[in-house]
Formats: sequence, C-alpha cells, structure tokens
Amino acid sequence: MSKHDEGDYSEADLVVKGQEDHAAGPTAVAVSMKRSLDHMGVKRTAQTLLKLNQAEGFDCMSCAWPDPDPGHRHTAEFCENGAKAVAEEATRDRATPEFFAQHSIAELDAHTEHWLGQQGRITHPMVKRPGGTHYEPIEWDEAFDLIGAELCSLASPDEATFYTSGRASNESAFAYQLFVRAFGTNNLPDCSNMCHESTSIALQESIGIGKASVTLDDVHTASVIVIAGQNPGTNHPRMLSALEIAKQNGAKIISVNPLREAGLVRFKNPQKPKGVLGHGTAMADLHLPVKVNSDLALFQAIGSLLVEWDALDHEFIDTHATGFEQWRDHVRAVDWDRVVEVTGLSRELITQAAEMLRGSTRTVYCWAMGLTQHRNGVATIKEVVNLALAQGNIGREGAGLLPVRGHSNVQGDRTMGIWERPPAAFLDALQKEFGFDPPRENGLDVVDSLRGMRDGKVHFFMGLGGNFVQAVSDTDTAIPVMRKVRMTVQVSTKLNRSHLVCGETALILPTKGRTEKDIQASGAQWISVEDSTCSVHASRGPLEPASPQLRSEVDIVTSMAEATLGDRYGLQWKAMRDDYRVIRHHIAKVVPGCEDYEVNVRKPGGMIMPHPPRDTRTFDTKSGKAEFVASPIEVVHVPEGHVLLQTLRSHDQYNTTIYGLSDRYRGIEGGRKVVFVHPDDITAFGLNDGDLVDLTTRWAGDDIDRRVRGFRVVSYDTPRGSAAAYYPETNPLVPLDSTAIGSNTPTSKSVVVSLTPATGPGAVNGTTSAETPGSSQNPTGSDWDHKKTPEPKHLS
Ligand SMILES: Nc1nc2c(c(=O)[nH]1)N[C@H]1C(S)=C(S)[C@@H](COP(=O)(O)OP(=O)(O)OC[C@H]3O[C@@H](n4cnc5c(=O)[nH]c(N)nc54)[C@H](O)[C@@H]3O)O[C@H]1N2
Ligand SMILES: Nc1nc2c(c(=O)[nH]1)N[C@H]1C(S)=C(S)[C@@H](COP(=O)(O)OP(=O)(O)OC[C@H]3O[C@@H](n4cnc5c(=O)[nH]c(N)nc54)[C@H](O)[C@@H]3O)O[C@H]1N2
Ligand code: SF4
Ligand SMILES: [Mo]
Repeated sequence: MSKHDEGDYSEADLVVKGQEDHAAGPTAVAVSMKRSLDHMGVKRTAQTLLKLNQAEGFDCMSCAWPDPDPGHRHTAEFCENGAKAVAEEATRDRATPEFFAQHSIAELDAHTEHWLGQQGRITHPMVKRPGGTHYEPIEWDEAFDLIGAELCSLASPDEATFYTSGRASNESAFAYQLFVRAFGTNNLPDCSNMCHESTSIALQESIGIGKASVTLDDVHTASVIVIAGQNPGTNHPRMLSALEIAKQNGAKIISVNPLREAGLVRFKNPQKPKGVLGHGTAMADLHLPVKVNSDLALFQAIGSLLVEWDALDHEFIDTHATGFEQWRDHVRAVDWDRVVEVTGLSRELITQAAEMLRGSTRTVYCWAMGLTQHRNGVATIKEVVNLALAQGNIGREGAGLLPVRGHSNVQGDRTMGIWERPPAAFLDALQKEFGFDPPRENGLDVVDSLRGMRDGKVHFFMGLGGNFVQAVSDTDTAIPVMRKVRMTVQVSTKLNRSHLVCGETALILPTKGRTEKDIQASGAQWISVEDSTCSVHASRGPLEPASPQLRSEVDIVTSMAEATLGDRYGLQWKAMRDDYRVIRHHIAKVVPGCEDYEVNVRKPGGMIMPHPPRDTRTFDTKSGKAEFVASPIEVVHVPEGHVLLQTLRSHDQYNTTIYGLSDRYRGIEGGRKVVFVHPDDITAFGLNDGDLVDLTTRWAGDDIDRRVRGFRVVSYDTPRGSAAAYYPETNPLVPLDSTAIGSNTPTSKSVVVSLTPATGPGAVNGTTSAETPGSSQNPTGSDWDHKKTPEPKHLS
C-alpha cells in the first residue's frame, strides 16, 4: 500500500533482552549511519551531518544541549539521536497530495504514529473542509484567507489558542507572539507547559529567573554533579561528553533515578578511539535508586545533614539569601523514618550522597522530567535550589543549577515571549516598540486550552509545530475535544496524529525545517536559537527544501498575520518576512539582553544571555534576594495493590515521533507496549514476567476508570512500588486535571496504576495483537467505554 508499510508493527515481534551497561560506543555510530543512509542516501548524509552543530552550519533540532566553543568542536559534533533527528527531517520520502488523495483521514488514523511519521515530508498545504473525508491541496493564499476569516469571526480573540512546540526559531517565535498579541490574546500555550514549567516557576520564585545558571565550562570544571530525573544517554547524549571531561578533571557524579540508565553507568565516547574499542568512562560514582516521586524527601534529608554538619556557606546566605532560618528549622525536623520509607533509600546511602556534597564548593545540579512532571514538582525543584543556596553553589565557577531543556529552542521561544503569562515589563516593551497596548490578562496554557476547547469556549486551535493531541495528557479526553474545534491549523514538517484528530476545518501548512535553505525577497536568511545554558547562536540549513511549495515558519506566521490583521497598528509583516533582520531589530528593542542582537548572534559561537544570579549573584525576586523555601514533604499516596507509574522516552523516539522500535539500552526490541516492574511487585500482583496486562487507574479527582491494554510485563531493576512505561502510549492514563501544583504541568511521572491480566483487543493468544492504534478505535491502546471496575479510590 505504501512505501513504508513496515512503519506499522505488531507487538508480537517484541523481544526483551538484558539491560546494557554502557551508552554510545560503536553501536551508536553504526545506528546513526544506517538511519542516515536509509533515509537520506549518501549525498544528503554528507551534506547534513558535516554541517550539524558547526559554527557556520545548522543547530541540531533534537535537544537543547549546548555546543562546545567553536575552537573545540569535532568534525562529527553530534550524537546518535541528533543524527536520527536529522534523518527524519531530511528524508527523501514525501507525503504528496496524491498520497492524501489515496488515503482518507479515517484510514490514515488507523495507522501507528510510527507509520505516519515514515510517510515523509508533507509537500503541499492541505485542507480538510467541513464534512470532508480527505485532505485536499489548497493554495497558500486561500489557506491564509480561511484562517483570517475564521479568526475575525470569533466573538473574542480569547476564543482562539496558539500552541508552540520548541523547535520554532527565535525569529518565528517573536513574530508569532507579536501576531497573537496584536490579534488580542495571551493564549500562547507551549510544550514547556508539559515539560519544564515546574522549573520555570520554581526558579523564578527562588532566584528570580527561570533559566540555568551555568555554562558548559561550569559543567567541565564542577567537582560534584548531581543528575536527578534525567536520562542523558538517550535524551541529551552529548551531555555524556561533557560529563566525561568533568570526570577527567576529577568530578564525582551522583545519579538520582529510579532506573539505572545505561548512560549514567558507563560512556564509550564514539569520538575517541578508546571509546569505541575500550571500556569507556565510568559515570555515576553514586547511584541513588529513589522511588518515583520521592526526590523532595531525599533533598530535604540531604539538607538536614548539611545543616547538621554546618557544611554551609554562611557568607553567601547572609549576603544574598532570605528565608534560611525557616528552612533550616524545617529540615532539622525531618522525619528520617518517613524519608527512608518514602524514598526507599537507606539512611546510609543518603548520608553518603551528603558526604560527597559536604565540602564541595563547585556543585552543579542537573535535572529534567523526572523532577518536573509530578504534583510536587515545583516544591521539589525549590528543594534543589535550597541545597545550592545553602552551600553558595550558584554564581560561581563550576557551580549552579542546570535544568536541562528538552526541545532544541524551547528556552529561546520563552525568551521571545511565547508565554501565556507574560511579564508586565515584556508587554511594556512591546507597547513601546509597536505602539499598541497588548492584552494584559493571563492567557491559557496547554491544560487550560484543552479545558477551554472541552467547555466550548475555544473554537480555534493553531499549532506552530508539535503534535498536541498526542503529547497532551488524557488522550481519550483530548481526542473528542479536538474534533469539536471549528478550525485547527497545524504548521508541520511531517504527518502526525494531530492532523487526523482535527477540527471541522483543518489545515496542514507544510514548513521548512532546520536542515533547509530559506530564501526570501532580500536573499538567504538564517535564524537564531537559544540552548539550555542561555547561549544564543545562528543556524542556516544546507539543503534544498523538500518541496518548492514549502514556506518558512516566519513566512507562514507573517502571512497569517496579514490575512487576519491587515495593516492594524501599522505592523510591517511584509518587511519582517522579506528580511529577518527586521525581526531581529525588533527583538533587540524588546527583549532584555538582546541589544546588538544582529551582530552578537552571528559571532562564531553566538552570545550568552544575561543571567543575574550567574553573572553578579543578584536575585530579582520579590525580596530582592535568593529565597529559601521550606516545603512539607508531600508525596503521592499509593494504596495497596498499586504501583506508581512514570511515563518516559525510549531510545528510539523523539517525543511523539517514533523513530523505531529499539530501546537498546533497556534491552527492548521490536515493540513498545511494555511495563517495567520490580520482580517482587510482579509476584505481588500474582503475575509473571512476560504476562500481558492492562494498566488501570482511577483518580479521585474524577470518577473515570482509565485503562490501556495489552502491555507486556518486564521484570526490571526499578525500586519496589515504582514502574515505568513509554510515553505517549500511556498518556490515556494521565488525568487532564492531575497537574503539578503551581505549574499546571500534567503529572506524567506519577500515575497510580494497578496491573491486571489483559482483556479486550490488546490480548490475543498470550501475545499482543497487531491492533490498529487509530484514534477512532483505540488510539493508544486505551479503553473507550470507561467500564467501572471495583477499585479503591486514591489521589494522584
Ligand atoms: N532522543 C530524544 N531526545 C530528546 C527527547 C526525545 O524524546 N528523544 N525529548 C526532548 C524533550 S522535549 C525533553 S523534555 C527531554 C526529556 O529528557 P528526560 O527528562 O531525560 O526524559 P524522560 O525519558 O522523560 O526521562 C526522565 C528520567 O527521569 C527518571 N525519573 C522518572 N521519575 C522520576 C522520579 O520521580 N525521580 C527521579 N529522580 N527520576 C525519575 C526516569 O527514570 C528517566 O531516567 O529530552 C529531549 N531530548
Ligand atoms: N505522558 C507523557 N506525556 C508527555 C511527556 C512525558 O514525559 N510523558 N513529555 C511532555 C514534553 S516534555 C513535551 S516537550 C511534549 C512534546 O510535545 P510536542 O512538542 O507537541 O510534540 P513533538 O512530538 O515534539 O512534535 C512532533 C511534531 O512536530 C513537527 N515538527 C518537527 N519539526 C518541525 C519543525 O521544524 N517545524 C514545525 N513547524 N514542525 C515540526 C512534526 O510534524 C512532528 O510530528 O510532550 C509532553 N507529553
Ligand atoms: S546532544 Fe542533543 S543537540 Fe547535541 S547532537 Fe545530540 S541530540 Fe543534537
Ligand atoms: Mo519537553
């Protein structure tokens, strides 16, 4: 039927091998090359990979890990998963209008997310008209007119919501937020809301800025590096090279993770002969296998020991911080029995970690989704900050806070104003530059946008990238909600579920990616991006676009703006589109720290954004000082007969884009419907390794029984009571209203579940059927009829 029928797969091919004890090495190189050659062929592989992450090349579109200084880059300055991301985008496969004519939307929707992605780059703007069964081609101008007419017909600008995924460039993000605010709303949800929002909130309140306080050099020169709730071997692979340098400089690494992730055990650096042939570098010196959701208790216990030992930087505390006494008294009173019970760690092991931190004046704390996506995520991150403040480990060399961002430009998008709660100063600057008064009320984030659509208050959805319906929690709520929307507009490179679970009128606007040349009226354009360490630099793609029809994101956004706003407020959309320097000129005027943006960003290696705590130990908080915050130890209650499930990424996916079926480091090949469980929990459930089960959950916030079917139980090295399974297959289990306190981030890393023998379409003859995961039948294997089962209620 199609060039990529193998994109659909049967879980019957699932093979469970042992866990690997190292990351990268020769296999990583082999996999990168095979995927690159399969998708791109020899010429394109050479054209792209040699330009990837080079000063005159393009920025890797995968994660937000920083690049070394230009003088210290390798010819191959990328990792296996960076190469896979490039291969996905620069593939030679195409999803043409003929392809859309051959397959109805319902038919496409019956395929797996993997198959959808394998159909290649979308080549034409496409529309599904009301009542239509297929996407059909549409001219760009008509598409923009449709959008403009729909937006202008809304009773209020707040009836529209404008999502951004973190691949958008600074230039497109700035133009987009300008358009949305000139249109009259702050409804600018983004993937951050599901990702590091807990970080942004916690850091803003504790240190006055929601970004990392370290540079790559600080990682290299740290004496202790704590890595909590992060799997760098898969999600930020080149971080392992930085950790290797740190280790060579004498650093000790503490890993805090329920799982013994291969990249934190040992790293074989593929850029070094020794890494390919030898044993590689041992990574974590101490591994703390915490139970899921217990980091708050762990960090408080460590804090109590540092206080007890007076391992504190009194000068820093006295000069720069506030709230110390309350925090000190709070952690002194920590209940060790509870800490041991909650974390599953012995007092000795926790003490060992505290001993490593005790004398360190150069500690870097890194974290990612393992800390943010919990109900107590904000409090947990403030506890990490407390530890850094207690020892003055911020704003000095080799020390600081490093929330490792996900999408390659998610941080830059925020800097450019993609934020449903923009600071007043940003709006003031917009007003001054453009002469209109932007809306001042907070807008809708991701979860609230979905609620708004559910409740009939939001009728227009636009996604600047991303795959909203599959990324968001509570898939079975999200699907019918998205179908109720009057118009959905997706600016995309490749086909995904959000094109098929769409509004009455649906538009797919195909866009150029990072690998592609962008020529506008004034000539060749480049764009800029910001990484996890506040470094901003230029990116230019080397390839001809996948189709002459493709438009850049800036082009699409500014054209939409023209079709919607005309010449309202005299905004110069055409000038911005013709020459991105015009946008950068505005950025320089509006965004603090971007003075001389055009010049600074173009320098080899780019520029570093200002960060007051890092640069001068000043803290723009309510008190004007860094704030210690004492939080009660609150954890999710897990009743008898249940475990706490975290939903995570395999080694072979990029969020909702499934590259392949090889989670090599965890030993899973050929399928994805697995649940990793401690052997004693398997026994306690009355099950055996290899059994097929349904995962069910009932959340006290509503009365819905949520279920996903037909997952293979894998006996795994995870703490008792903590289980793991892949995202997005398990998103139907995360209730929409179960979110982190303070950040409204879905609690994707703490779902209380029970395991029961498989029922229904997922289970056939002791193996998983090749069920079609189409959203109309069984989107991600979840239950549609919400049958009530007699299970205890609990709060998650
Ligand atoms: N190749 C690839 N790269 C990516 C992505 C991708 O999908 N593929 N996604 C990008 C994006 S958007 C993001 S946000 C990042 C995500 O990067 P990560 O945060 O590394 O991603 P996850 O797979 O969600 O892994 C979370 C880690 O936290 C651990 N964990 C889970 N619960 C807890 C807990 O309660 N406490 C502790 N201490 N640890 C816990 C898990 O075992 C796992 O190791 O990666 C980015 N980079
Ligand atoms: N259960 C659970 N849910 C989660 C998470 C979890 O850990 N567990 N993680 C959350 C996190 S951290 C995040 S960030 C979100 C991710 O949410 P999203 O950012 O919405 O999802 P992605 O899968 O990254 O988006 C992939 C799509 O982006 C489009 N795309 C790719 N490149 C480009 C480009 O250059 N331009 C444009 N315009 N489009 C492009 C392609 O069409 C592709 O299909 O998911 C969240 N959901
Ligand atoms: S570490 Fe991240 S940004 Fe760097 S090459 Fe790998 S995937 Fe790309
Ligand atoms: Mo993310």
